[in-house]
Amino acid sequence: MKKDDKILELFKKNKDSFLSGREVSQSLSISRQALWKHIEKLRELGYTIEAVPHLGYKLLQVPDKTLVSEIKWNLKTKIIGSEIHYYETVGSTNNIAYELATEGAREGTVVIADEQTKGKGRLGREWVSPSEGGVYISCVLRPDILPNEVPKITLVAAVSAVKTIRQFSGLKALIRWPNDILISDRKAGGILVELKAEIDRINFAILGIGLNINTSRRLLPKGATSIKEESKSSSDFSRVEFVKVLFKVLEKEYLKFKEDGFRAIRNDLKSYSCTLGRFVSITISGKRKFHGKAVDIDKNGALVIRLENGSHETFLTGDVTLIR
Ligand code: BT5
Repeated sequence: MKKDDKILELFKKNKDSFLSGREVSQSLSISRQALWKHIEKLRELGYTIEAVPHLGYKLLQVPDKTLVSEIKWNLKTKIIGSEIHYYETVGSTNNIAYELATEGAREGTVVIADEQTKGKGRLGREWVSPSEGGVYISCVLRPDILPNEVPKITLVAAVSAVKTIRQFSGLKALIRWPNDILISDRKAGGILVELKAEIDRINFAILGIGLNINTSRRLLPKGATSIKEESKSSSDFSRVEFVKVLFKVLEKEYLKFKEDGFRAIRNDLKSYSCTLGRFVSITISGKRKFHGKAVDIDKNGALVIRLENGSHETFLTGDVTLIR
């Protein structure tokens, strides 16, 4: 553990009391001067640390940045977040995770940023990623599945995101198949899975999740929202706490999927779907458009639509618009 993390750990274990400089420096085997430098560095990162002569130091506030040390504190996962790379700002976390995976990063390695300047949606679209309001995460996965099964990863992540939002805020988040996370019919999050594969084998998948936590609507595209906006809360939610819950839920759902297959996820997916039972239009690759009633999500995760002529079509991916 790094010295800064050890200092934070000591402070957090003694939340309500002052720790003398002597105590802290002795337990870390560093000089009082070196300790002071570490305290200054932590302050620069945004930690509020009170220093009172003759009493010592006390941690008053942790920054709401998704810093590695904050996420790792009491994180109870084995795979997801086993290695975390944090950036204040990046182009796209998916791109960085892709590079890391190419260099051999292990499953569960996460890239997380407080801001993205070139956040990516599907089909070359943009993911608006303003600083310190949202959560932008990419996770390296190495599932033993065929390339044509990769859309299921999106669905596993969508179920995980919805469960996390519900657990964290009580809001009734829903999934607009396949990758949109909606709250009160407005988009609060999205999922983008990118892939390196051979014809019959996956090298790795990069699971990108973007969720608006405290982001103000005026910074988001039309029709988008955030957890804070929907909960009408005046204070911010802790993104660090959100990420910890997300990692835990994602790990559980992903392991379920790996061990028991997609059928273990399908029931939750259907019950959280706001697509099923609705009249929808679905656009494929921005070109072909179909209209009809969404009647099922099949055992492959494909959306089944009863078209206006009465026939059924299944779609493994697409952009869905809910009509009525
Ligand atoms: C998505 O694409 O919804 C996938 C979003 C994935 C973002 C994550 S963040 C971490 C990782 N790194 C990345 O670079 N990306 C991933 P799609 O279904 O194509 O939706 C894109 C559309 O959503 C845009 O065209 C906008 O209409 C809308 N949109 C853009 N930013 C939004 C936001 N912050 N909140 C809600 N809607 C947004």
